Amino acid sequence: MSESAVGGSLNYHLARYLISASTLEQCPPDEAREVAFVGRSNAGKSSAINVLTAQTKLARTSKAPGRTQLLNYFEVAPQRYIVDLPGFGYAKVPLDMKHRWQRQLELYLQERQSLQGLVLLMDIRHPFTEFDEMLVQWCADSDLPLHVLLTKADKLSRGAAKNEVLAARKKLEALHPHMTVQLFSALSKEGADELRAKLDNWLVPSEDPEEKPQS
Ligand SMILES: Nc1nc2c(ncn2[C@@H]2O[C@H](COP(=O)(O)OP(=O)(O)OP(=O)(O)O)[C@@H](O)[C@H]2O)c(=O)[nH]1
Ligand SMILES: [Mg+2]
Repeated sequence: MSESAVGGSLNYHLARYLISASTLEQCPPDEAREVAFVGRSNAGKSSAINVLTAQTKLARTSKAPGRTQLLNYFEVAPQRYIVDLPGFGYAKVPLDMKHRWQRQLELYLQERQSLQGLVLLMDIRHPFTEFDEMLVQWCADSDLPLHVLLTKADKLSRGAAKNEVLAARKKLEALHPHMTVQLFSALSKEGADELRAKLDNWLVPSEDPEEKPQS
């Protein structure tokens, strides 16, 4: 194991920016392991990646939604990537641009062999938008492991936040037994260790090279 992985877990703070790809062809060779962060604009993808890696400016965060327009690759360890995908559902983006991104996202999800799982971020105050529902259903149908972060948990009371997790868990488990969900806050860093453990599952290969990690 490289120095980036100690005791089977990755050192996310060693993550470094690798490349921004605007098409599938520009992505690194499809022979690695990666996890993609997806969710509507402003859901908190870039903020979550910054908390995960304990680097304040690794993934650009912005108060202006729709800022991340490419597939942004971060290398955690050799051949181990985290991908910050374009925020979807931003109304002010011109329609043809929106369609182009959506097409690239579809292609990426369908074709990318390196993809071990998706982290879907949803603002806890308005989860399961139409696009979220579509994505969740698509993952269930195509057996792609999915982990949901209910972000900005700091915006709700403890009780209300816990109720949202329970409701989301019930909904996801009914769709697919391996879909998981957790609370997350970039502000308080709640849920950061739970997220790292999940990513380790997906990014650190098991002993048997033939065997895929547990979702
Ligand atoms: N209170 C609170 N604010 C958050 C949290 N996470 C993100 N934000 C804020 O929400 C806004 C959007 O966060 P980003 O991380 O840029 O969102 P994004 O999903 O990367 O957005 P796009 O790149 O446009 O797709 C920023 O103003 C963040 O500071 C959180 O956990 N709590
Ligand atoms: Mg972003």
